[in-house]
Order: sequence, then C-alpha cells, then structure tokens
Amino acid sequence: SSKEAQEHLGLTKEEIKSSFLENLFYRIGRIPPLASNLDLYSALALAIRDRAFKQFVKSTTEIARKNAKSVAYFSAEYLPGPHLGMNLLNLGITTETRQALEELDIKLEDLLEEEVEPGLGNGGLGRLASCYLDAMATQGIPSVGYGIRYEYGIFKQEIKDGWQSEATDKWLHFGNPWEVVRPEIAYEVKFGGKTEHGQDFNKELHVEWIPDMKLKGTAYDTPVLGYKGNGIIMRLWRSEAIESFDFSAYNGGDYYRAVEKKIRSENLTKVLYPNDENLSGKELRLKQQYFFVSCSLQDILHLHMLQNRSLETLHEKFTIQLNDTHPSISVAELMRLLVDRHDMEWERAWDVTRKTFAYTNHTLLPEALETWPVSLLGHILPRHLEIIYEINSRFLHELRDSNFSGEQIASMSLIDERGEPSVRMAHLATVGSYKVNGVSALHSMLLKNQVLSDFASLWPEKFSNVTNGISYRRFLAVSNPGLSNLITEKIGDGWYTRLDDLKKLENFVEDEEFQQKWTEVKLENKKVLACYIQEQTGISVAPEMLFDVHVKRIHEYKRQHLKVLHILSLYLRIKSGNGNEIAPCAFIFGGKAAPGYFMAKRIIRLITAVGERVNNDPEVNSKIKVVFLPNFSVKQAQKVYPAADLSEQVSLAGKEASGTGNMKFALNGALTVGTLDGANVEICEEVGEENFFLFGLTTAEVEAVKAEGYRPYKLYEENARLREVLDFLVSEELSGGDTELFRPIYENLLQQDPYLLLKDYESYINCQDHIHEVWRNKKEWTKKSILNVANMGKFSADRSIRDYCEEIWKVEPVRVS
Ligand code: 26M
Repeated sequence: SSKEAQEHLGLTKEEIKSSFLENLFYRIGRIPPLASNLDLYSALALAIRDRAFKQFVKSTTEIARKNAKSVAYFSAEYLPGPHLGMNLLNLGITTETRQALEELDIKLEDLLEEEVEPGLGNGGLGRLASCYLDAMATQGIPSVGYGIRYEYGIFKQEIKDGWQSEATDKWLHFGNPWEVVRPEIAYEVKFGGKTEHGQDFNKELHVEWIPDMKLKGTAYDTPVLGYKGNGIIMRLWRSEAIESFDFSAYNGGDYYRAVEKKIRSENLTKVLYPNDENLSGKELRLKQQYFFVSCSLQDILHLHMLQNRSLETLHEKFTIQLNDTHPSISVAELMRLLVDRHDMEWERAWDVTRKTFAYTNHTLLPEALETWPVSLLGHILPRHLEIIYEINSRFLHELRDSNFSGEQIASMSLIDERGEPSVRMAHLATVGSYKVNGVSALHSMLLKNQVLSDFASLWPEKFSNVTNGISYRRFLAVSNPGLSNLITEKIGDGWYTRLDDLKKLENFVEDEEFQQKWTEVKLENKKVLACYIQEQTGISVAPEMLFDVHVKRIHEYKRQHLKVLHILSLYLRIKSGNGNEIAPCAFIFGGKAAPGYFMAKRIIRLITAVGERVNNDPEVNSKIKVVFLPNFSVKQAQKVYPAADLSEQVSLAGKEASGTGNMKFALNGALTVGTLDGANVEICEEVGEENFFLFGLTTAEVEAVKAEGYRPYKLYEENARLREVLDFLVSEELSGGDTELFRPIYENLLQQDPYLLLKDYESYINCQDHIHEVWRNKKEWTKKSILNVANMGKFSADRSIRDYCEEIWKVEPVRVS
C-alpha cells in the first residue's frame, strides 16, 4: 500500500516519467531527441514543482481547518540553493526519478548540474533563513517565509588577473520553473509625501498619509518541502507599477514619461545589495526593506481577517520572526496599519504589536548595526518617523520612571543624537518585540551583557539564545551521498530527522572496516573536488593531500589573511630546507568580498598572488598548493564540504556571531581548527576538545589585550619568524615587482591590527604543526572524524526550530501524511 500511496500522489516511476514527458512536450515545447539538458531539467523541475505544491495545499488546508497559529519568517535574504535534489529527497522519489530518466537515456546527475540557484542573499544570514524554512516544513510548523524577489541576486564573482571582478547574476534568464506568480495577491505600498493630522466625523484624531509615490508588490510563491510530508511556501515580493496611479501623464500625451515611471517602480526589487556586516545608508535599501515588510504585513492582516478574526487577536494566530533588523521597520508599519487603517487605539495596537514580533540579532560588530538618518527616514516614510517618535517618547518616559540615568536613557533611545540624528533599528526591534535572541551561546551572552545590556536589565526575560542549526538533509543526505549511504548502512536513515541518531556511529569508531570505508568515501569526494578545481582554475591538486579549507565571505574579522600568514610561513620553511615535518596539503579558499570593501578585495588578491608563487615553484608545489575557487555559492559549497579534511574557523573571539559553515564541515567529517568564537564553542563542547583543534585568545583575553593598549608593532619586533613572514608580504618576490600591492595589509597589521592576527599568530602556527602531526596518523584522524559526525546532533536546524517553537513562538506542528 506504500505503492498505492505513491500512485495516489503521482510518485511512481511510471507517473514521473509520463509527467516529465508531458511537461517537456506541452510546457517546454520539445521532444527528447531535440531537447537540450536545460530543456530536460526544466521539464523535470516543472513536474516536481507541481507535486511540491500539492503537498503545500494539503498542509494549508489542514492548518486552516485547525485554525492553527502560524509563523511568518521575515527575511530580506534567502539562499535556498538548488531545489531539484532536495525536492526529490523530500518526496522520497530520487531513485524512481533516476530510473524513469534512465529509461529515456537521460542521467539525473546531468540535469541536476543544469540548475541555477537563486542567490538572494549574501551569506550566513540568508542561508540560515533557508535552512529554517526546510526545518519548519519538515516539522509541519504552519509557516511562511516572506522576502524579496530580487531580479539580480548576489553578483557572480570572477577572478581576473588575480582580482575579484563582479558580473551580474541573471538567475531568471532561462526562467524559473520553481515559482508561481500570483497576480491576484498584490498590495499597494506608498512612499514619500506628507501626513495630515485631522479629526474624523467622530472627532477622533486621524492621520492621513499622502504619499508622492505608490507602487504594488506582487507575490511569487516557491514551494519548500519538508521531509516526507508537509510543504510550506516562500513568498517573495516583486515591485511593479500601479498603472492607474499617475498614469495621467499618458492621457496628457506624455506616454514616454508614464512608461519611465513604470520602470522606476520595477527598479525597487531589481538588485540585492551585496554588503554583509556593513551598511551605507542607501535610500533604495530602506525602500526595499519597507516594501517587503509592508506587503507581508498586509498579507498577514488579510489572511487573519479572512478567517473572521479580530485584529486584537493577531498575536494569537501569528508570530513574526525578524531576521536581523533588516525587516525591523515592521514595528512601525504594523502600528500604522492597526492605528491609521484599522482605527485601533494606540495602546491596544502597541500591545498587539509587542506580542507579535520577535527579533533575532546576528551581529555585534558596531559597523553592522543598522541605523537610518532621521532625515532620510522622514523623507521616505514620514508617517513611520512620527510613529517611531511616539514609541520613543513613551518608552523614554517609562525609563525615567524606572531610575535609569540620563546617560543610560540617551544610550537606549531609539534615536542616536550624538552625530547626525538617526534611528537605531536594533533598539526599535528590541522595544517592539516580545523576545530577542542571539544565535549562539557566546553571542547571546555578549548581546545581553554588552550591546543590549541596559535593555536586558530592564527586561531580563525578553532575552534568550537559540543556537543556529543547518539542514542535515541538504548538507549531508543530498550533497554527500557517499558518506550518507555509509552512515545509513550502519545506523539506518533515522538521522534524517532524529537528532540523536548520529550518536549511534560511536559504536563503530573502532571498527576497522568501517574506518577504512570512511576514508575511502572521503578520498572519493576529494577526487571529485580535485577535478572540479582543475576544471575551474587549472590548478591540479593531489587527492591525497590534506584539504585545508577556508570558505566564507571575505572579511577582516574572519581572518582569511591569518591563514595566508600560515601558508607563507610554510613556504619560507620549505624554501629554507626545513619543511620535512609538513604534510602535503592543499589550501582551498572561496568567498565573495563586498564590491566596495577595499581590504577584503586586497585579501583575495593576496591569496591569488600566493597561489601563483607557490603553485609554480617546483621546490614547494609538491608539498603545498593554494587554490582560490571563484564564485562560492550554495551549489559549489555542496561540492566543497564533503571533500574537506580541515575546516578553518579562525575569526577573532567575540566577532563571529555563530558561523554555520563550521557545522557543515564537521557534519561532513572535517576536523576543525578554530577559536573559541560563535558556535565553535559549542561544537568543541559537543565533539570533545580532543577532537577539535583549538587555538587563540578567548573573548575575555581579547578584551584585556585591547584594554592594555595593543601594540602589534612590538610583536613584529620581538618575533623574528613572524617578521620574516610579514616582510615577505611587501617583497618583490611575492608581488612580482609591485611592492605597494600588499602594503595596505602590511601597514594595517603593523599599525592597528584590529583583529589581533599578530597576537594569535604563534598559537595558530603551533596548532597547525600539531594538526600535521595528527594527520600523519591516519587512523587517529579517521576516528576523530567519525566522532565529529557522531556528535553533531545538536546543530541540526530541526533542533533550532524546536527551540524557537518552544521558547519563543509557542507554535505547534500540524502534520499531514
Ligand atoms: C545591511 C545593510 C545594507 C545591506 C546589507 C546588509 C546586510 C546583509 C546581510 C548586513 C548583514 C547581512 O548578513 C549578516 C550575516 O550573514 N551574519 C551572519 O549570520 C549568520 C547566521 O546567524 C551567523 O552564523 C554569522 O556568524 C553572522 O556573521
């Protein structure tokens, strides 16, 4: 009857095959002999998308029937990665589909390669949002992921003459078979203009916002399947012109100007801002944030009222999670909708609002905390600025009543008055939410004790921690079939959804046959990556080398350049004939730099320069290789993690909120070299210190060093070997004559070194020597690798989502079979 159930859903091999052929013929307009791989992929994707939507419809019907509480996840970014492989896994039809295609002489793997992923995010934050949709769907949590349908996602990175160059990401160029546009689901969004305060016929105060620009947002839905059962949607908004609005220019004969207006409306969701952890106060960015927030809130109110519910019970039926402050203008927008549009009293509306939102903070870096100049915000959202002022004035009153000092009150205010007056979005989100959480134990502690400490003393129960998690189904089951199958052979496939199942692997740590197979799988994955590297960069790496991998956004706090200093130290050691202890290893880097981030781009240039030197020097290139893989993405990441031996997680303690790459590596059996930062702390705790390569200062030590007055130049003077490495940065040998090329990095490290590379250098180098020693003992290494995987249960996104449900959302699953 499992067969019967499959037939009912159209999931048998025969049905997949006929549906695939039908889609190819009727929707793509091709027959197999004349179809390209892209045609074939598109037809298969359409067939699978239909089945995914069917699951979503079933889930939604059940949720409505139960009148269940839902989660709305608000995120300006998503990085879903390729859909096809995941959807096949979730529908349980990977094998059936492979066979159906084989009968037509088509290889599933070839079609999977065709998929272009939606790069609608910068990095960790966007990918986390997608992992959470996956976990919410799997657990049957009534939920929707709201966001922006950028026409151009994160830029495509190319390396030209060693430098990063950016090209536009035309991800929609060949169409997007996974989404469905809903022209009937559209909302108006206003911008600019002024407000008018007056009385309505009941003599109640009433505010009218008279905008100078209006546009509409249209919903584009993409199904997100859970594992075997439920389905949810990601609803992304695209901006369009309201033809009726100001199309009077057309009637006046100025057709051209009217069309120009239309184009300007479409500009709003044209492109994703490629910055992470940094902000520039760009008007268009604020408009994007407000646009998606307004559409999403209107949609939620509409859905709520559709069920004949009163808006006063909004918080009982919806909870809205703010993914960082990017959607935090929500607080003012919901107030506006309730008060101005639905005539709710201020106090009542404020009560509902504060019970609806919860806010996740993702960063402590001061330069990354969002603020908007009051003048800009007032210009674009005049009514919202008034509302923010009103919220603030009531809030500051409260503070005066509870004995905060004048200084504290100024530092807690929603408005920063020290320079150009600006709105502190983290404060707005904190005041307007019922819960605030950080993303790892360490980060949440620092959030509570430093960045938002006054708020935490005012509302201690508001603050909590939810340690980040990742999708095991994407980052192990789909991306590493070799290891997945080996694990499943031993312990069954319960680990797909049960956190603690992986623990059963501990029983096999001493099993020599298992160890053997474990290393074989890793070697096989390394061969595949070596081919890919060869193809992408022309560099050949031997699969037997230690694959030492550093992939993530390029940022000074993440310290890619600390890794470079290590590589240079090895280079100099080998050149001076002292390299015998060094195991052959390949250093693999990947990651994008924000296009305007000078130092990050220099660091990429440094990596490629070191690569050129090292890879072409016969004295060293049998020992070490250096690779920069261009255009790191989810799709590429799925090839990289399974092949890594060593995972580099070397940020300065206290700077990385959590990190999630660290989890993806460890889940694939890489050992970690890392600082006590972000979730590294918890990973180390779970896998055991003896299976983790720790180095560097702790957060407390970092603070002490800074308090003492850190002088990196002194370390340069004292440590001859470090000096040799640093001087090599500005040598003719490295830069091919242009000794100015890396001087900015050199000067920065010697003069300021804000991320304490020189301070952590010694500890890092010693740790790496130790790593090479352990690597020589293959058996030891393999055991540690197995133990890492066995103890990763905690870092499943399924656990994170359970934490959110229990501690924050108070939402229950609604399951369908
Ligand atoms: C802000 C303003 C204007 C334009 C872009 C931004 C912006 C975009 C993305 C700022 C920050 C953005 O992302 C930050 C991020 O990815 N943070 C990471 O979040 C992960 C998930 O919690 C953590 O694991 C990482 O430690 C944290 O750096």
